[in-house]
Formats: sequence, C-alpha cells, structure tokens
Amino acid sequence: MRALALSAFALLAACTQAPAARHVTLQCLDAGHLEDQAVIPAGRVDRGDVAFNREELVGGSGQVAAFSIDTHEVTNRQFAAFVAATHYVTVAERTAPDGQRTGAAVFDPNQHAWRVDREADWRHPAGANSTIAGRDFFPVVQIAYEDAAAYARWRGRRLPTENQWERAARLDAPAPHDIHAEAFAPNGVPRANTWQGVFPVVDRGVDGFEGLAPVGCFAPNAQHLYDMVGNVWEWTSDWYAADRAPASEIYARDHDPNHIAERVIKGGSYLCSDTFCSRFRTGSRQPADPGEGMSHVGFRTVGDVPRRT
Ligand SMILES: [Ca+2]
Repeated sequence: MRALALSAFALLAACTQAPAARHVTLQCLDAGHLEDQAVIPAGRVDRGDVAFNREELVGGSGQVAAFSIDTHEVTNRQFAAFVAATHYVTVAERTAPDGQRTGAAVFDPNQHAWRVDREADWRHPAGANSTIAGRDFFPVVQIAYEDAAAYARWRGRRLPTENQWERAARLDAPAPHDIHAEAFAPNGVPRANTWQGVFPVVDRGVDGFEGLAPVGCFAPNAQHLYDMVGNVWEWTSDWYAADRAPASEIYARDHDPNHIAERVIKGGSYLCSDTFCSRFRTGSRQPADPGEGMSHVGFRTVGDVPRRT
C-alpha cells in the first residue's frame, strides 16, 4: 500500500458564516428500492471536457450498447448480504506481505489528513473503534477493486466501463463547461454531497452532510440515478495507466518502475471542494490504486439488458 499524502492545498475559498450542518439522516431511499436498476439505452457517449483536464478524453467517447446500472451506490446492507452468503473476505481484512493486516486508507476529519489504518475495513470504515451500525443505507467503502468486482460477479453483473458510467450520467450530452453545474443548482444550492469550505480544514456541511451521506438523499439525474456526483468516487473497470495522454506527468507516471497500474474512478466524493480536487463533475476522472480500500471510494454495478429481436 502506498503512503498517502495530501499535496499542497490551495486555500483559496472564501468562508462564509453559514452554520455547519450535522448529518443525522440515516436513510433517504426506501429499502424497497435498494435493488433498483435503470436501463441506459444504446447510443453515443461524449466523454469528459478538455477545458478542465486534457486527459479526460483519453480512450473514450463513441458508441455504447444498452446496459442496466444500479440506481444508487452499493450500500452496507447490500454488501453485508454478499458477505453473509459467500463468506468473502475483503482485501483490507487480509494479511499483507509484511505480516500485518492490510487495512485501508482513512480520511480523518479531526486530523484533517489521510492515514493508512490497519484496522480499517468495510465494517470499520474509520478504524478499530468505528462501526457501520445504523448505517445500512450508506455506501459501502473500504472496498478494493477486486472486492467490488467480486460483489458484482455474485450478482451476475460487473463494474461499469468509464464510457458506460459517463453515458449513464449524461446520455449523449457533453459535460457542462460550468464546473459547478452538476453539484450545485444555479442559485448555489448544493445538489450533491461534496465539501463546502476550505479542504481539509473545515467542512461547513451546507449540503446537509459532513462526511458520507446515505444513498439517494439528493435528487436523481434524468436517468433516475442518484449520487452520480459526490458522496463516493465509484470504481470503473478502465485502467488509468493504459491511457496515453499527452500530459507530461502521465508520461512520467507510466514510465516509473514503481508505478502501480491504477483504475479509473468517477464522480468525485464528499471530500471534493472548490479548493481541493474540485472533481464534482461527471466528466472528471481520477486514478486509484485497485488494491487499496479508501473511505471515499465506493461503486455501483452494471449488467446486460435483453436484446430486442
Ligand atoms: Ca457534504
């Protein structure tokens, strides 16, 4: 597992005096909708926006066949059912090559920093003293890529490609040029769980949540999908390292002998703020170590739909 470090923070956001909200909501979707899926019709996807990051377009766009996709991020309750049925042991719970428990990466809001916590796993997302009790409807986190893929296989499904994910987010519409358009209404009211304030110092929780939110607390998109922006980043099956973007830093990464092949994650998370990350856009992407669970990465699954004859 790689050491985690937050690079220099651009502490540029202006703070206001809005009171901080506390998340007391434990459920937003009715439990009867936990297995809901939406059918995304075949068609074109117009991925990313070069105006933000040149590499957003790499390897993408074109036609996508019809598929189904979970309407929300996989929840703790759903993942618990998978573990109960299969006795699956996640990567975080296994023994690492150094003989210690693998653990996972935890963002500690009190320390304002990431740490690798050997006791963290999906049942203890912030370490030994944390729990998911009462959080059945929160997205499962501390899930490495192979854990997510195993869950998807158990359901007869798989993880989305990056093109599928973006088509589900916007059909054939291009990514908005306004960086805030998908996370905030035109009047500035949040419509996704992101971070309001100066990251990582203060999250004012104007959107109603400091930290994770239960799935489905914000209005769905036109495809009836919840939380495609914010809350947790979502695994896709695309390799990030396979890309050959012209950006010099990516060239350097691909030629670093210590570089770990990474998967693309999409959608941004509750840690994305104006001052750090700011990838609360469906066109954005980020690399993630597939062997590492993180407290801001979850997933949803996709599957085939019957072809019309
Ligand atoms: Ca928030």
